[in-house]
Amino acid sequence: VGWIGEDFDDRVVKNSASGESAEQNLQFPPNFLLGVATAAYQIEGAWNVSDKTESTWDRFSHYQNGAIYNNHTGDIATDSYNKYKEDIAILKKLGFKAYRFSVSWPRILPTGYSNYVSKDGVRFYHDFIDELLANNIEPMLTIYHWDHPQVLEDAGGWLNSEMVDWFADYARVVFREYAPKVKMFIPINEPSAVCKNSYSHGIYAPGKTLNGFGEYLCTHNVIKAHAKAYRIYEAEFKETYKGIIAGMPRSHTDIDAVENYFQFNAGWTMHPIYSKDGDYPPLMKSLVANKSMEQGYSKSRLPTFTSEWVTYIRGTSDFLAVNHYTTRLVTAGSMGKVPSHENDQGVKEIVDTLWKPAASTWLKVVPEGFRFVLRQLAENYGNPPMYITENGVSDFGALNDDDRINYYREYLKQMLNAIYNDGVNIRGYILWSLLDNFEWNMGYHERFGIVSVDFNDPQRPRTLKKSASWWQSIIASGKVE
Ligand code: LGS
Repeated sequence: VGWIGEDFDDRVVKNSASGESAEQNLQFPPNFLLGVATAAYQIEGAWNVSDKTESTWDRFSHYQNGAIYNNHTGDIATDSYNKYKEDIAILKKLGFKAYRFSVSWPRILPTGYSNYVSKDGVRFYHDFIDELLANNIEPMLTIYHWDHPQVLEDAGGWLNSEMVDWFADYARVVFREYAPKVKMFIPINEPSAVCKNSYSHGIYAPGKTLNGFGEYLCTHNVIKAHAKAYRIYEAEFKETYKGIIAGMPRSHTDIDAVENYFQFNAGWTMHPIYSKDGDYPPLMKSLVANKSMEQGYSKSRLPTFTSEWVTYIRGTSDFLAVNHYTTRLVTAGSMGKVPSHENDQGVKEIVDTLWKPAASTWLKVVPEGFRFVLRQLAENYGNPPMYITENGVSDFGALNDDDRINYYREYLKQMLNAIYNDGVNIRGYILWSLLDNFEWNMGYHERFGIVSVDFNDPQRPRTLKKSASWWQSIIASGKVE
């Protein structure tokens, strides 16, 4: 049974502690952290300055083979490598208190490995972080937001288990440099999402399509890499610097009464870290194993963790980072027969034509889904401290972006419901995104910013959208209006 109609009403609205009331509390809780997010490849540009080497996204965008909308590249992007002070001044003016950004692996380690650290690369992020701190803005640093060095991809990338140690060495360099200044780290952005899109769907760099294998192998290595980064921080930096590390930030898709779907989305990377037994969700293990046998393989396409790894991975999180955009309606069924994670999970996606669309075809506006999934996460994983680390909506660049304002207003109300009525432990909310930027395979076509950037002008001038002013007023008043 899918998550539809009355079923949804029952579970989400009527069952809530105090229900939907006329006087919903619209205030942000005390000390609630409000901020914005970006990612290195999507905004920095300066792809070949100093000793920086090619990332997988530099290579992928330079193929110019139509894999990216209009063959756009991130070569200049929003030019934030040069304009970051202006970006931070905007943040400050709007009143945001946190900036989630990522650092570029090939900018810091041009050879891919930690035997050579770029002085210029490291200095750039010091300057960036110093500027944030000088403006009283909390840095939240994502170590890997999808742009790894091409040299490492040439050695197999996330399909090679050596990548686990290459990432761990890189993370140690990042901690050594920035742990004295940064208190919140996110090792890896949306692990299963990047693995699906990079190694199974082939729509993200490096564009591989090893359906039914690539996404599992990549996620397996990414989970181990995450755990290593956590353990390194725990052993070498935590006592001195007292920072916190996120568990896996999750992908956007999942809300549903069908257990399979939840386990294949959240469970895949959360169960190993948050459940008391660790390891992949039992349901996922059996579903992939069954499908693999049906398809004539002698064993499951899902790799196995040794018991040492299960123990090592379990508990590697101080807070849960949640990226959420939309909701899927699914029912029991099957998407097809060939090896792929979609076919393994045993559900079918249905389109609800009443759900309001956005510029991105995958994004429907379903605010109630946000509260539902927050509660589902809290219930399944012991209500850990959470930060919303991405939430936002796309259009095609309107300055009067009323649809975006409506999206934020409704999603924020649902988040506050989750906090006040369901007791979900949410400490902050980071929107996606400060700027219109390079939206991966969609190039500059789909826009998520509260600040517009003119990509036809080499100076990349910024203009505040109506949603930016809306945010400024709700931050000033401390409540959603
Ligand atoms: O820009 C990204 C935002 C926008 O939409 C950000 O870098 C990511 O962390 C995050 O994943 N973001 C995002 N997610 C939705 C991606 C949906 C892809 C659907 C592909 C369907 C075939």
